[in-house]
Amino acid sequence: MTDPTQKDPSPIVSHLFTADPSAHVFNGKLYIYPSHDRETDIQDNDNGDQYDMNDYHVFSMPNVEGPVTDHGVVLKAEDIPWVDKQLWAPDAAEKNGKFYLYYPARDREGIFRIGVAVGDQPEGPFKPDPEPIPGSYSIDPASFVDDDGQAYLYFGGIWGGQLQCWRTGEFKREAYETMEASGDEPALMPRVAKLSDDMHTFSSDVQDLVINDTDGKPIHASKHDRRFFEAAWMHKYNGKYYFSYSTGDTHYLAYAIGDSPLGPFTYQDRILEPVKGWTTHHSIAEFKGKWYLFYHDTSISGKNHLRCVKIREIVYDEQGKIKLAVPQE
Ligand code: FUB
Repeated sequence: MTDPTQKDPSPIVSHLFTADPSAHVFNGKLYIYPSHDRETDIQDNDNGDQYDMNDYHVFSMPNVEGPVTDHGVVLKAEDIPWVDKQLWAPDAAEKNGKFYLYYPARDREGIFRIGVAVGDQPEGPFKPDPEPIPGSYSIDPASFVDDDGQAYLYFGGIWGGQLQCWRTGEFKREAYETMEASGDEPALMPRVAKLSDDMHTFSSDVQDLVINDTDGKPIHASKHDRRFFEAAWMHKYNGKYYFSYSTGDTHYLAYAIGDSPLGPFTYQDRILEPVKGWTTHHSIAEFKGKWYLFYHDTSISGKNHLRCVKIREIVYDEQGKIKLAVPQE
């Protein structure tokens, strides 16, 4: 059992390591689609090689306190023809009675792409398409189906996630070390594309999701505690679109608000201060009339690449600003 109103709730899963939780309510139950962290001898590095995951589990909960059901392995790297390694942070969506799992992985050239797999029920299993989504790249896909039925895919991550290699629109491997934006130039922005009706391809060009600072101009690259790094997430509250993300090497979860799912967005504030461990990655969902933040830390293992998922309640103030129900210490 876990209590999301505690300052430091217990991990919801402790029999294996889980991270990057994407939460959705399907058929009245809470489903969590996390990365499945595993032991490796690979030393921590900025490329993220130590995150060497090779399958996904799905978890469900009838209530936010539990119990948690582990539905077992729902997709594995060896069953996906285009994947070489590193099944990183996934997300799921439902449309027209089918369930879609979106996931990033390195292809056989070492380039991160995004794949889609389809299932008949939220707990899978999921059958992967034989090729990645054409035109997809980088990591951390987050799907969002708007009230009008249009679905979107948000994605991107810097450093090991290779977003900096795509600044020109084409993959430049040699840009890995050099193409990160800097100084007063606009920060690298997350990417968004519309999904086709069948959810298997993009139906629009991939575009930047612009996050403006409070001065109305795109956040500068030098503003490391505000700019996008990875972990895109979209949710809707009171008719407004909330885009939340990790600031990466400064370890905050931050959010921005916009009037359209395609942006532009305006930076608001932080949701969560740094947790134990290097990465921070989350999702936000409403369940049974309350709102929750799903995130991870390394409190069980003390190792950056062996993480555990936690849940905390969030609330909105009268201006629609997000607060933790119980403030962090
Ligand atoms: O889990 C691997 C990577 O670590 C994710 O893709 C990032 O968001 C970070 O959490």
